Amino acid sequence: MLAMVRPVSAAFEQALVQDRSGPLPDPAAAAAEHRAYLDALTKAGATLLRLPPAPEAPDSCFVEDTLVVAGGTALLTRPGAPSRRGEVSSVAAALPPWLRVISMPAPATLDGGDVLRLGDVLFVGRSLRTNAEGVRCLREAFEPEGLAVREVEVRQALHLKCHASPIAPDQLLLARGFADPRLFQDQGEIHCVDPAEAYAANAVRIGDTVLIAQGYPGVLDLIAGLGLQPLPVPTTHIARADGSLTCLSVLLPEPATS
Ligand code: CIR
Repeated sequence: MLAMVRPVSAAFEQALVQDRSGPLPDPAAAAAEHRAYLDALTKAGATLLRLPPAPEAPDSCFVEDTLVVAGGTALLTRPGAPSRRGEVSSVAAALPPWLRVISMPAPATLDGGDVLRLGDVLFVGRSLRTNAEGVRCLREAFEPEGLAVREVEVRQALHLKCHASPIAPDQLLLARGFADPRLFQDQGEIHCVDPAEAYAANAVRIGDTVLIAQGYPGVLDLIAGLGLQPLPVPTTHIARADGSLTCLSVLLPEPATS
């Protein structure tokens, strides 16, 4: 498994934030958390595919929003925030040659944080960042891979995956009250997370390890109870810029060897 990542920008304090009343994102503190994240990915067995730093792009560590990969197809997004669109070209340049690469033309917008795969379905959040044209492009790109696309209304969060993430091809962590579990249940088993721990419903599984946000004992117990290894990662400063664990990487399959 390859994990595409990019370091925290020196301009991280200018990262986009929904709630401007909180403390400013701190580049040095976020960079330290990012290093812990990279260590956790490596410990879990991923090989890092490092993008060049993009100091001029405050949100560029959140690579998930620029790319959706499923099967052998990579869809380069057109991020919903105009300030983030310059991040995409360096992602395109770093893609491994075995992927079929598709771009998204204007006026489509879509953030990868809105796309969640469970079973044979790509669930896509209709959020402030992802529009109907973006959903159409997603469908065109991935229906040939045998995947269906289903929309989910997202009102209470930046992205669909803020409070929901797959921890297996057929298992979903979902914060209770965030979305109706019935939307997902024909594609797998739903593990509901207490709303007090909603932030930690965003997790990254690699092998038998699940990276989870540090400080959420309910989610830690839930993951351990499934026979998986929870690996807590600090995210306090990443969260100040509305980031969580999935946003910091895109997982890419390695090519099958014959
Ligand atoms: C943004 O607003 O675009 C960034 N500050 C946070 C992006 C987080 N990405 C994600 O959840 N996929």
